[in-house]
Amino acid sequence: MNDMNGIFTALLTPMNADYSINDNSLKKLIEFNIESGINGFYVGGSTGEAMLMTQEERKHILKSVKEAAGNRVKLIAHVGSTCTDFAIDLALYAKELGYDAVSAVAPFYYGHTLQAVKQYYYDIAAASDMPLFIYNFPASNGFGLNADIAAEMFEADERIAGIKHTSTDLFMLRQIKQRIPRAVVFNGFDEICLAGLSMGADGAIGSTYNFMGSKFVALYNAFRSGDIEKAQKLQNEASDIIAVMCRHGVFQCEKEILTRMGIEMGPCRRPFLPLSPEGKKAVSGLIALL
Ligand code: MN9
Repeated sequence: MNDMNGIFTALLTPMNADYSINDNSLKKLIEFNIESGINGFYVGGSTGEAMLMTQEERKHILKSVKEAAGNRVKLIAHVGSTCTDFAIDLALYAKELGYDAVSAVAPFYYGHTLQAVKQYYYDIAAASDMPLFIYNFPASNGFGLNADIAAEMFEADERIAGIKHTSTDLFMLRQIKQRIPRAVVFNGFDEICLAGLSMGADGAIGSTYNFMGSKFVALYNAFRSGDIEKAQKLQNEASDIIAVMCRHGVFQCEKEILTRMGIEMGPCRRPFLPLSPEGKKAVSGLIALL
């Protein structure tokens, strides 16, 4: 997992007006991102609206992305589900396609015991025999990962390779890095990317990299070369944009921005609401800042 680092785009899923997947735009989005210098894609996660898709659609996206991206960048397939068997089915498919790793959000909805959540991860790792990234997103499911639980899980299964840390608890990120040297940790909230890197993250996975990939690649390189002032400037520029997007719907704004940049992204699937007229106006202001 030594080469798993840098900026990974949590890939959006372009849709047609009838909410079907727009494969043509997906290819364009992949090219645009690779040209921006990103190191990899996180496919079929929250940003990709995977939780609003059928199993077949999730497989279709995994396949389309691999076909378009080839071996040019690293690919992590998000396979998380409420059902362990669905997750394993996706992980086996990602393996067959040649993905570099899989990742899974904790099984949400039922409020499972810690023992059950750990077993879900062990089952996915054992069945797929793929490097597995725990998608730590407590706001979505209440699964309270901490450094003790992480240490136990990394000890129990060597295929557990890393964590996508979508949490503002950066002390926990540091504790995980300190206690589990082999853990590859990606920062998950773009607005604190630099903070996550400074606390030891190996890279960052995020939705705003779909259209701000080059800015975050520059931020990452500035941080690694010790130019903290430049990295802070880039983070602040990005965070000002993200703050506006958070008020109007992050994914809806991202799709609107990319559409205006020339890649037709369509709407987000229901129950996401369409971007409001105020949101569209706000996006016009953001475009001027890009
Ligand atoms: O994949 C994204 N996480 C979620 C990462 O959407 C849950 C982030 O990129 C956020 O969209 C972004 C805005 O809060 O940081």
